[in-house]
Amino acid sequence: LDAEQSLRSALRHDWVEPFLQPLVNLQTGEVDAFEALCRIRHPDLGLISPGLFIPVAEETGLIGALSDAMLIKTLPLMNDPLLTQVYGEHFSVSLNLSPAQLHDPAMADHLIRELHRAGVDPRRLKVEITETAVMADASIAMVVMKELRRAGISVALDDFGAGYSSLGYLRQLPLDQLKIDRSLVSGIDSDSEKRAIMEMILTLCERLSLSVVVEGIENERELSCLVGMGAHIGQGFLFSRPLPRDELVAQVPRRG
Ligand code: G
Ligand code: G
Ligand code: MN
Ligand code: NA
Repeated sequence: LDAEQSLRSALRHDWVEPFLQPLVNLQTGEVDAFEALCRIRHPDLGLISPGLFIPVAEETGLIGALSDAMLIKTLPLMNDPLLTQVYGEHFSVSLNLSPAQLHDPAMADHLIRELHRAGVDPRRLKVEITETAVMADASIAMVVMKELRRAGISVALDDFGAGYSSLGYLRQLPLDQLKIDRSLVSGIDSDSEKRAIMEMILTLCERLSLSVVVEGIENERELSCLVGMGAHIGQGFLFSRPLPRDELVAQVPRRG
Protein backbone atom coordinates (compact mmCIF):
# COMPACT_ATOMS: atom_id res chain seq x y z
CA LEU A 1 0.00 0.00 0.00
CA ASP A 2 1.22 3.48 -0.87
CA ALA A 3 1.69 5.32 2.41
CA GLU A 4 0.91 8.78 1.04
CA GLN A 5 -2.30 7.62 -0.64
CA SER A 6 -3.39 5.83 2.55
CA LEU A 7 -2.82 8.98 4.55
CA ARG A 8 -4.75 11.06 2.04
CA SER A 9 -7.72 8.73 2.17
CA ALA A 10 -7.57 8.63 5.99
CA LEU A 11 -7.82 12.43 6.02
CA ARG A 12 -10.59 12.46 3.41
CA HIS A 13 -12.63 9.82 5.22
CA ASP A 14 -12.10 11.21 8.68
CA TRP A 15 -10.28 8.14 10.01
CA VAL A 16 -7.93 10.21 12.20
CA GLU A 17 -8.63 9.66 15.88
CA PRO A 18 -6.97 11.12 18.97
CA PHE A 19 -6.17 8.59 21.69
CA LEU A 20 -5.59 10.02 25.17
CA GLN A 21 -2.87 8.87 27.58
CA PRO A 22 -3.40 9.90 31.23
CA LEU A 23 -0.85 11.91 33.18
CA VAL A 24 -0.98 10.92 36.83
CA ASN A 25 -0.32 13.25 39.74
CA LEU A 26 2.07 11.05 41.73
CA GLN A 27 1.24 12.80 45.00
CA THR A 28 -2.55 12.63 44.87
CA GLY A 29 -3.08 9.79 42.39
CA GLU A 30 -5.42 11.99 40.38
CA VAL A 31 -5.57 12.04 36.59
CA ASP A 32 -5.91 15.71 35.70
CA ALA A 33 -4.24 15.77 32.29
CA PHE A 34 -3.89 13.72 29.11
CA GLU A 35 -1.60 13.66 26.08
CA ALA A 36 -3.43 13.37 22.76
CA LEU A 37 -1.74 10.86 20.44
CA CYS A 38 -2.73 10.37 16.85
CA ARG A 39 -4.08 7.11 15.46
CA ILE A 40 -5.63 6.19 12.12
CA ARG A 41 -8.57 3.82 12.43
CA HIS A 42 -8.48 2.13 9.03
CA PRO A 43 -11.57 0.05 8.15
CA ASP A 44 -9.48 -2.79 6.67
CA LEU A 45 -6.08 -2.44 8.34
CA GLY A 46 -7.32 -1.57 11.85
CA LEU A 47 -5.41 0.87 14.06
CA ILE A 48 -2.31 2.40 12.52
CA SER A 49 0.38 3.96 14.76
CA PRO A 50 1.82 7.42 14.17
CA GLY A 51 5.35 6.04 13.90
CA LEU A 52 4.26 4.82 10.45
CA PHE A 53 2.48 7.89 9.12
CA ILE A 54 3.85 11.00 10.90
CA PRO A 55 7.15 10.82 8.95
CA VAL A 56 5.16 10.40 5.70
CA ALA A 57 2.94 13.35 6.66
CA GLU A 58 5.99 15.52 7.29
CA GLU A 59 7.68 14.54 3.99
CA THR A 60 4.57 15.08 1.88
CA GLY A 61 3.31 18.28 3.47
CA LEU A 62 0.19 16.54 4.76
CA ILE A 63 1.23 17.21 8.36
CA GLY A 64 -0.74 20.47 8.43
CA ALA A 65 -3.99 18.71 7.50
CA LEU A 66 -3.23 15.87 9.92
CA SER A 67 -2.50 18.28 12.78
CA ASP A 68 -5.70 20.17 12.06
CA ALA A 69 -7.68 16.95 12.11
CA MET A 70 -6.14 16.14 15.50
CA LEU A 71 -6.97 19.60 16.86
CA ILE A 72 -10.54 19.56 15.55
CA LYS A 73 -11.19 16.11 17.00
CA THR A 74 -9.40 16.63 20.33
CA LEU A 75 -11.02 19.91 21.44
CA PRO A 76 -14.59 18.51 21.67
CA LEU A 77 -13.29 15.70 23.90
CA MET A 78 -12.38 18.35 26.47
CA ASN A 79 -16.07 19.14 26.96
CA ASP A 80 -17.25 15.57 26.46
CA PRO A 81 -20.02 14.95 29.05
CA LEU A 82 -18.74 11.54 30.13
CA LEU A 83 -15.04 12.43 30.18
CA THR A 84 -15.75 15.53 32.29
CA GLN A 85 -17.97 13.48 34.56
CA VAL A 86 -15.16 10.98 35.22
CA TYR A 87 -12.11 13.30 35.15
CA GLY A 88 -13.61 16.65 36.13
CA GLU A 89 -14.27 19.75 34.07
CA HIS A 90 -10.77 21.16 34.27
CA PHE A 91 -8.50 18.42 32.93
CA SER A 92 -5.93 19.63 30.45
CA VAL A 93 -4.81 18.04 27.19
CA SER A 94 -1.52 18.35 25.38
CA LEU A 95 -1.07 18.17 21.61
CA ASN A 96 2.22 17.43 19.89
CA LEU A 97 3.21 20.30 17.60
CA SER A 98 5.05 19.38 14.43
CA PRO A 99 8.14 21.44 13.52
CA ALA A 100 6.19 23.11 10.70
CA GLN A 101 3.49 24.23 13.15
CA LEU A 102 6.05 25.61 15.58
CA HIS A 103 7.40 27.82 12.79
CA ASP A 104 4.04 29.01 11.50
CA PRO A 105 3.56 32.65 12.58
CA ALA A 106 -0.23 32.18 12.32
CA MET A 107 -0.28 29.15 14.65
CA ALA A 108 -1.20 30.92 17.88
CA ASP A 109 -4.13 32.77 16.26
CA HIS A 110 -5.27 29.52 14.67
CA LEU A 111 -5.29 27.64 17.97
CA ILE A 112 -7.02 30.49 19.80
CA ARG A 113 -9.74 30.65 17.14
CA GLU A 114 -10.39 26.89 17.31
CA LEU A 115 -10.41 26.91 21.13
CA HIS A 116 -12.97 29.68 21.04
CA ARG A 117 -15.07 27.85 18.46
CA ALA A 118 -15.04 24.70 20.64
CA GLY A 119 -15.72 26.65 23.82
CA VAL A 120 -12.56 25.42 25.56
CA ASP A 121 -10.57 27.54 28.01
CA PRO A 122 -7.07 28.06 26.49
CA ARG A 123 -5.57 27.32 29.91
CA ARG A 124 -6.67 23.70 29.47
CA LEU A 125 -4.53 23.27 26.33
CA LYS A 126 -0.84 22.48 26.28
CA VAL A 127 1.42 22.05 23.28
CA GLU A 128 4.44 19.74 23.26
CA ILE A 129 7.44 20.81 21.24
CA THR A 130 10.88 19.29 20.80
CA GLU A 131 14.27 20.91 21.06
CA THR A 132 15.12 19.75 17.54
CA ALA A 133 12.05 21.52 16.19
CA VAL A 134 12.99 24.73 18.03
CA MET A 135 16.52 24.61 16.63
CA ALA A 136 15.29 24.70 13.01
CA ASP A 137 14.63 28.43 13.52
CA ALA A 138 14.77 29.42 17.17
CA SER A 139 13.78 33.06 16.63
CA ILE A 140 10.45 32.25 14.95
CA ALA A 141 9.78 29.37 17.35
CA MET A 142 10.31 31.72 20.31
CA VAL A 143 7.80 34.23 18.92
CA VAL A 144 5.20 31.48 18.42
CA MET A 145 5.82 30.09 21.92
CA LYS A 146 5.44 33.53 23.49
CA GLU A 147 2.18 34.16 21.64
CA LEU A 148 0.80 30.80 22.75
CA ARG A 149 1.66 31.52 26.38
CA ARG A 150 0.23 35.03 26.21
CA ALA A 151 -3.06 33.42 25.16
CA GLY A 152 -2.93 31.11 28.18
CA ILE A 153 -1.80 27.97 26.31
CA SER A 154 1.02 26.11 28.09
CA VAL A 155 4.19 24.98 26.37
CA ALA A 156 5.98 21.74 27.25
CA LEU A 157 9.41 20.65 26.03
CA ASP A 158 9.08 16.99 25.04
CA ASP A 159 11.71 14.22 24.97
CA PHE A 160 14.10 16.02 27.34
CA GLY A 161 17.17 13.93 28.02
CA ALA A 162 17.02 12.15 24.68
CA GLY A 163 18.84 14.60 22.42
CA TYR A 164 21.16 17.51 23.12
CA SER A 165 19.11 18.70 26.09
CA SER A 166 20.90 22.02 26.15
CA LEU A 167 20.80 23.81 29.49
CA GLY A 168 21.10 27.10 27.62
CA TYR A 169 17.82 26.45 25.84
CA LEU A 170 16.19 25.51 29.11
CA ARG A 171 16.99 28.94 30.46
CA GLN A 172 16.04 30.90 27.33
CA LEU A 173 12.90 29.17 26.10
CA PRO A 174 9.48 30.37 27.30
CA LEU A 175 8.37 27.08 28.87
CA ASP A 176 5.87 25.84 31.44
CA GLN A 177 6.77 22.17 31.56
CA LEU A 178 9.53 19.68 30.85
CA LYS A 179 8.79 16.10 29.82
CA ILE A 180 11.63 13.76 30.64
CA ASP A 181 12.21 11.18 27.94
CA ARG A 182 11.56 7.54 28.75
CA SER A 183 15.13 6.57 27.87
CA LEU A 184 16.17 8.15 31.19
CA VAL A 185 13.36 6.41 33.06
CA SER A 186 13.67 2.87 31.79
CA GLY A 187 15.48 0.81 34.46
CA ILE A 188 16.24 3.89 36.59
CA ASP A 189 15.83 1.82 39.76
CA SER A 190 18.95 -0.18 38.89
CA ASP A 191 21.04 2.54 37.24
CA SER A 192 22.76 5.05 39.54
CA GLU A 193 23.87 7.25 36.63
CA LYS A 194 20.30 7.67 35.41
CA ARG A 195 19.27 8.51 38.98
CA ALA A 196 21.98 11.17 39.21
CA ILE A 197 20.86 12.79 35.96
CA MET A 198 17.18 12.59 36.99
CA GLU A 199 17.92 14.22 40.35
CA MET A 200 19.78 17.02 38.63
CA ILE A 201 16.92 17.65 36.19
CA LEU A 202 14.28 17.59 38.97
CA THR A 203 16.29 20.07 41.06
CA LEU A 204 16.92 22.33 38.08
CA CYS A 205 13.23 22.39 37.15
CA GLU A 206 12.25 23.27 40.69
CA ARG A 207 14.66 26.19 40.66
CA LEU A 208 13.36 27.30 37.24
CA SER A 209 9.71 26.82 38.33
CA LEU A 210 9.07 24.33 35.54
CA SER A 211 6.62 21.52 36.12
CA VAL A 212 8.04 18.09 35.27
CA VAL A 213 6.44 15.03 33.70
CA VAL A 214 8.34 11.76 33.89
CA GLU A 215 7.47 9.72 30.81
CA GLY A 216 7.55 6.01 30.10
CA ILE A 217 7.01 4.62 33.60
CA GLU A 218 6.44 0.92 32.98
CA ASN A 219 6.75 -0.84 36.36
CA GLU A 220 6.45 -0.45 40.13
CA ARG A 221 10.22 -0.37 40.70
CA GLU A 222 10.63 2.65 38.42
CA LEU A 223 7.60 4.32 39.99
CA SER A 224 8.71 3.96 43.62
CA CYS A 225 12.22 5.09 42.73
CA LEU A 226 10.81 8.23 41.05
CA VAL A 227 8.36 8.96 43.87
CA GLY A 228 11.28 8.69 46.28
CA MET A 229 13.11 11.31 44.25
CA GLY A 230 10.15 13.68 44.52
CA ALA A 231 8.78 13.45 40.96
CA HIS A 232 5.34 15.07 40.71
CA ILE A 233 3.70 13.90 37.48
CA GLY A 234 4.03 10.54 35.73
CA GLN A 235 2.98 9.05 32.42
CA GLY A 236 3.48 5.52 31.14
CA PHE A 237 2.12 2.08 30.42
CA LEU A 238 2.08 1.26 34.17
CA PHE A 239 -0.83 3.69 34.52
CA SER A 240 -2.37 3.39 31.09
CA ARG A 241 -1.62 3.13 27.40
CA PRO A 242 -3.06 5.83 25.15
CA LEU A 243 -6.76 4.93 24.94
CA PRO A 244 -9.78 5.92 22.86
CA ARG A 245 -12.42 8.03 24.57
CA ASP A 246 -14.84 5.12 25.00
CA GLU A 247 -12.32 3.09 26.98
CA LEU A 248 -11.36 6.03 29.19
CA VAL A 249 -14.91 6.50 30.37
CA ALA A 250 -15.45 2.74 30.84
CA GLN A 251 -12.46 2.12 33.11
CA VAL A 252 -10.53 4.67 35.12
CA PRO A 253 -6.77 4.02 34.90
CA ARG A 254 -4.90 2.93 38.01
CA ARG A 255 -3.83 5.74 40.29
CA GLY A 256 -0.33 6.65 41.43
O1 G B 1 1.59 7.16 20.23
P1 G B 1 2.97 6.74 19.83
O2 G B 1 3.95 6.47 20.97
O3 G B 1 2.98 5.56 18.88
O4 G B 1 3.58 7.98 19.00
C1 G B 1 4.76 7.86 18.30
C2 G B 1 5.30 9.23 17.95
O5 G B 1 4.38 9.98 17.16
C3 G B 1 5.61 10.07 19.19
O6 G B 1 6.92 10.59 19.04
C4 G B 1 4.62 11.17 19.14
O7 G B 1 5.18 12.37 19.63
C5 G B 1 4.26 11.28 17.68
N1 G B 1 2.89 11.77 17.57
C6 G B 1 1.78 11.14 18.04
N2 G B 1 0.68 11.89 17.78
C7 G B 1 1.11 13.00 17.15
C8 G B 1 0.44 14.16 16.61
O8 G B 1 -0.78 14.33 16.71
N3 G B 1 1.22 15.10 16.02
C9 G B 1 2.57 14.96 15.91
N4 G B 1 3.24 15.94 15.29
N5 G B 1 3.24 13.89 16.40
C10 G B 1 2.51 12.92 17.01
O1 G C 1 7.52 11.55 21.65
P1 G C 1 6.37 11.51 22.62
O2 G C 1 6.80 11.65 24.02
O3 G C 1 5.24 12.38 22.27
O4 G C 1 5.86 10.00 22.48
C1 G C 1 4.78 9.53 23.14
C2 G C 1 4.80 8.06 22.81
O5 G C 1 5.33 7.32 23.91
C3 G C 1 3.43 7.53 22.51
O6 G C 1 3.50 6.89 21.29
C4 G C 1 3.18 6.54 23.60
O7 G C 1 2.47 5.42 23.11
C5 G C 1 4.57 6.14 24.04
N1 G C 1 4.60 5.74 25.44
C6 G C 1 3.87 6.26 26.44
N2 G C 1 4.11 5.62 27.61
C7 G C 1 5.03 4.67 27.33
C8 G C 1 5.67 3.68 28.13
O8 G C 1 5.47 3.54 29.32
N3 G C 1 6.56 2.87 27.48
C9 G C 1 6.82 2.98 26.15
N4 G C 1 7.70 2.14 25.62
N5 G C 1 6.23 3.93 25.38
C10 G C 1 5.34 4.75 25.94
MN1 MN D 1 4.73 14.01 23.39
NA1 NA E 1 8.84 11.96 24.96
